[in-house]
Amino acid sequence: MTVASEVTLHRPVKTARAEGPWSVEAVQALLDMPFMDLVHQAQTVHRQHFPEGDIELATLLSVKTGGCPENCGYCPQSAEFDTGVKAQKLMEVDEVLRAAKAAQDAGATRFCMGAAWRAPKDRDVEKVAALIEAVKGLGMQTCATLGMLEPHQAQALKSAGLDYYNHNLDTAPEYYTDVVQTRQYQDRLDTLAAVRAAGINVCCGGIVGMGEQPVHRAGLIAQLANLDPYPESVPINSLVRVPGTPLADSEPVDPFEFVRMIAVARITMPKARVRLSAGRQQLGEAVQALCFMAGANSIFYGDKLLVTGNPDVEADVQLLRKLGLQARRTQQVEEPCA
Ligand code: SAM
Ligand code: DTB
Ligand code: SF4
Repeated sequence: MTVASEVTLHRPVKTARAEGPWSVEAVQALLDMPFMDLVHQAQTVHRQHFPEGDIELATLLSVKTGGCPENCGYCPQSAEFDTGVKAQKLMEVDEVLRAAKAAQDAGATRFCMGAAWRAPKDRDVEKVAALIEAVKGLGMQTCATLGMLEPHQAQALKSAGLDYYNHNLDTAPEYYTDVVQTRQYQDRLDTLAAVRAAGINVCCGGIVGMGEQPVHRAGLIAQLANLDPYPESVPINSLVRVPGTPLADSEPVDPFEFVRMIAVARITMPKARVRLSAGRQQLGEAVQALCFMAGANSIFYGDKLLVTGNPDVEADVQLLRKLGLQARRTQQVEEPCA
């Protein structure tokens, strides 16, 4: 390649939504930028909106595990797949409180409770409300991911003190039915609207590495960035390939493609907490460092995700130290994104 043709690659690319929604093409153009330019642009946007080196530590706990009636092709907790996950009923308040306290002592500021439900019943919401009140009482930020919600259920969770609700769009609408057949993309959007209307902050992202095409990755980011307002938290997961799930044999995603997704999430949703989420065990330290360069400023922290592994706490503490990053100290909830 000649120097002249290399130079032409460094074309200016749209850095912010000029007017109207993000098109899939505009997101795709960002994803296709020369790698160094993209990471540089993402880091520039990042520094305009967040203090340097601040990383949020969020700890996950599966408060109700397995036996889920949905068939999400990535998920080890679906009752349809033989993954060896043992179903467990909803945990008691004192047990959850002990786990939250331990997470707080280890430095986490956000505690996220996950339940393997398609949609909770009203009596489940009441029980989870008690868990939220208890964790909130520690002074931690609370997050829950319980499946689809009705508006009155979202309001009940808000009244209990819920700060964030996690509900992922997972992929582009066009690819969704390849991954999940037991519910529709619109169901996900309806729950997000109920969460937003109840005044709960939205945590919504997706998964890379499920056999999707590049256009589907662009489509996912466009969907997220066009939510009005866009989510306060955006978890970008790399598929954890669990034996027994339909997606267990998916082609692993190129690590640089994963970094690109983080960078484009940062550029299109400048004020969001972009979380480098599931799949960190496979990424290694150098790729994680690139993700932080590209604008990730949150991780799941703790030896376990929901049912699968995560880097050891000690390894994460070392990694942050080596990179000169600091755990976010304040438990205060950030301002909603404009
Ligand atoms: N049942 C609720 C639901 O589906 O909304 C909440 C729990 S569910 C496990 C939360 C999210 O975890 C999913 O939407 C998906 O994005 C992510 N997830 C599940 N299994 C995963 C895997 N194997 N690898 C990466 N992310 C995964
Ligand atoms: C999210 O985006 N990732 C988390 C959380 N939200 C609930 C879940 C990751 C699950 C990884 C596989 C498992 O351990 O079940
Ligand atoms: Fe159930 Fe959630 Fe897993 Fe889907 S992702 S199977 S809804 S626990």
